Amino acid sequence: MVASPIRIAPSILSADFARLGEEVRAISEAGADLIHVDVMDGHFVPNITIGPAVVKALRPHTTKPFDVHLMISPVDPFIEAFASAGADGITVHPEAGPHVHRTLQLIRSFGKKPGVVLNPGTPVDALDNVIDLVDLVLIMSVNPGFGGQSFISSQLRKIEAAANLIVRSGRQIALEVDGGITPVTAKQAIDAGANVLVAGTSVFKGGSSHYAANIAALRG
Ligand code: S6P
Ligand code: MG
Repeated sequence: MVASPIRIAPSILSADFARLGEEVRAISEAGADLIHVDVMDGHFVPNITIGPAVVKALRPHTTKPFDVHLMISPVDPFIEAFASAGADGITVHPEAGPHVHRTLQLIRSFGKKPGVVLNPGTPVDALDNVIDLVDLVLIMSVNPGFGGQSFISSQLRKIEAAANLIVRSGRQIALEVDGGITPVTAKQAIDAGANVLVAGTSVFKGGSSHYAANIAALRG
């Protein structure tokens, strides 16, 4: 297999929310490959962030793809709104609704890239019956809800297992990791098979003059 390039997806959860448009422009110019948008509802996860109106408002600020991570339940009623707002990829948790297969089909029906995301406690087997539907598998290396948490090393085995499953599928599927990514854990995740790294704290630390170096440091 040809090694795929590493892509960095800064999570705007760690940006200055009072200047979100400016922040999205800054990380785009600093080398971000994707813009990771964390959507939380205070129900599926214990925090509340942003909705489709903010995604729509940010869309003109960059040409980079929007990688929208939905941590909401129910999720199906909001897929169309995020698709219309300018999401490029939409990633959902199997626990967010009774029919994850249908949810992934719904995302595809809007011409968007479907992704499935596994929490630290969710087994890799959850991928078995949806792998043919997705363009992205996201492995959470923290329990979702807050930025700034520590990488859970036991998830490295899950990244390896997901990477093997993706190879066996014969399809082009990105393997993304989210939570506690630093230059050290980035290397561990890449060695385990990840090729997209989400990072909030480690990208936004130090302010905009540091973004390019922070992003470069994660590429290994
Ligand atoms: C973690 C959150 C993740 C985010 C996060 C990563 O609770 O739900 O989905 O992408 O912002 O942040 P950090 O600070 O761990 O890089
Ligand atoms: Mg996320």
